[in-house]
Amino acid sequence: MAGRELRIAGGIAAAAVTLGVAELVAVLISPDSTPLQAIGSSIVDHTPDGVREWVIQTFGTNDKLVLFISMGAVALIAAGIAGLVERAHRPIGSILFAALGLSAAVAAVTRSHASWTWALPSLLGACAGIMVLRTLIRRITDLDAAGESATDTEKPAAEVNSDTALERRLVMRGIGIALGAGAAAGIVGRVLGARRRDVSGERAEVQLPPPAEPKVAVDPAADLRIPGLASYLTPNRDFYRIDTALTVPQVSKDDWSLRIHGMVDREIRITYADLGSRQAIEKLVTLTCVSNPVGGDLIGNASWLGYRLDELLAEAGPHADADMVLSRSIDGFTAGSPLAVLTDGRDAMLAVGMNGEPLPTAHGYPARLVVPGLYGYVSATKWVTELEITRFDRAQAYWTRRGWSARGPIKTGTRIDTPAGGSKPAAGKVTVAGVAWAQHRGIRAVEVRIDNGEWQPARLAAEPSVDTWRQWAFDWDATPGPHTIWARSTDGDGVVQTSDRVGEIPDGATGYASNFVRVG
Ligand SMILES: Nc1nc2c(c(=O)[nH]1)N[C@H]1C(S)=C(S)[C@@H](COP(=O)(O)O)O[C@H]1N2
Ligand SMILES: [Mo]
Repeated sequence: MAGRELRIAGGIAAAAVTLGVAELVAVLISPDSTPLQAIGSSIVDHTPDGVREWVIQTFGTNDKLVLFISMGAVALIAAGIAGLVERAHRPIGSILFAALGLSAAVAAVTRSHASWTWALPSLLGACAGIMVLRTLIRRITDLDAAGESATDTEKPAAEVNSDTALERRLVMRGIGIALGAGAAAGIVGRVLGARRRDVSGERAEVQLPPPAEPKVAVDPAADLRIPGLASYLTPNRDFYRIDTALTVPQVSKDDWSLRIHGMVDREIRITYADLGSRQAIEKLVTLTCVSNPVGGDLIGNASWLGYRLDELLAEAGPHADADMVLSRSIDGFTAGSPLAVLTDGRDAMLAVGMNGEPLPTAHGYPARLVVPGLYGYVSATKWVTELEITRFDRAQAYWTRRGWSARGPIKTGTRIDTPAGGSKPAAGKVTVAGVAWAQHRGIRAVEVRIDNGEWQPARLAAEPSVDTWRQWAFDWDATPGPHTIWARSTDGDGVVQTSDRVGEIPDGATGYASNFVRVG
């Protein structure tokens, strides 16, 4: 390895030490306080909408992995450059380390749920990295100097070469040790941190309360059981996941509480144990993400077990001039829901169970909100800890500040699940099937059109609740050749969904569903 490569490797080894030490320190503080988490979260919070949509559309729910890989690549390059430019008397690389460490520290302490201690992982990590960088670069500089002076020395050439070769090996070993120590610290920090906070053990022990009668019993006629068609209930493991959290928050039910405050007669705080004395309800609700494109799968249906929000809110006594409930999660995400929607009698709830299990941690354990008829970004706060009663003209929620509409009622939508777009079904009888949704209004009709033909009615599965999606199917006598299958729905109010194709921003995509197929 020549001097240049050694310097680059030295920079990378110093960065490994920085990140490793930061992980170890973060064990005592929060997994969100490490430099990569802090900077990653701040990137997530500040990404322009266009870029964010492109990332979600391109990488789907792998968006977080893509973010971490990109940050890792940038860190690697920055570390290499820092090593390359660092000099014993001109510590530019160290200054770069300090600047990055400081930025990460600022990113960490400015997280909404952070305290000043969140700066420590980045700062201590950067200090450790700078010490390693200085030491390695000093030795590499000595090595370079020895190499240069070797030409005008009195020693025999062979002896000089073996001296520098030995020193070179020692430097390389130093780099190797720093890399290994950094990686080991990082892994140990991650494992200890995860073990310290993991709530999967207590979650498995949670006894869900019995729901009020009548219990949810899904009508078998709701599920047409057609191959390729999404099942009426979405299993928890297949349920889409969307949130801004880079690591799934681990919130113990024993530490959790829900504070209801703001424009209320009396502020209240409810603990998990308090919930035990209340009557639970179980309801079928289809959640939908506003970022779901036409034909997309950011939608899922589950039975949710929880506590009526109208009852909880009534206990606090919202003021007459309040019109918004700003829900806040443990990690600072916020959603603004119309108070009127949460109290109009629909089954808006503080959910603790999903499809008969305690909420999965990724879906908000120990408690989240579920509101029929509203997109997730304005209602479905996971790991919810606070409901602030306020007004739309006083408060803005997470996505509203980023250009999305303050109000997000779910728009009527239709999806064709089978035959899949781009597939090649055989000519003859082809079953076209999909799902349609207009939560809280229900689905009255679905129609299918082949190419430019007539709209024809599809068969509808049973509709156990107007708050869920509804399956539909259509028997198509398919003729060979290319065809476009279209589908559209009419909601329970008799309104046909719009054919206008609009994108997801600012309040949800619209347009008929269409799948292009080549019949063989
Ligand atoms: N704490 C928190 N809750 C959140 C979000 C989030 O980013 N953080 N995203 C919301 C959005 S945009 C959607 S669509 C739903 C998705 O819920 P799911 O991941 O359980 O499917 O959660 C909502 N609740
Ligand atoms: Mo969403």
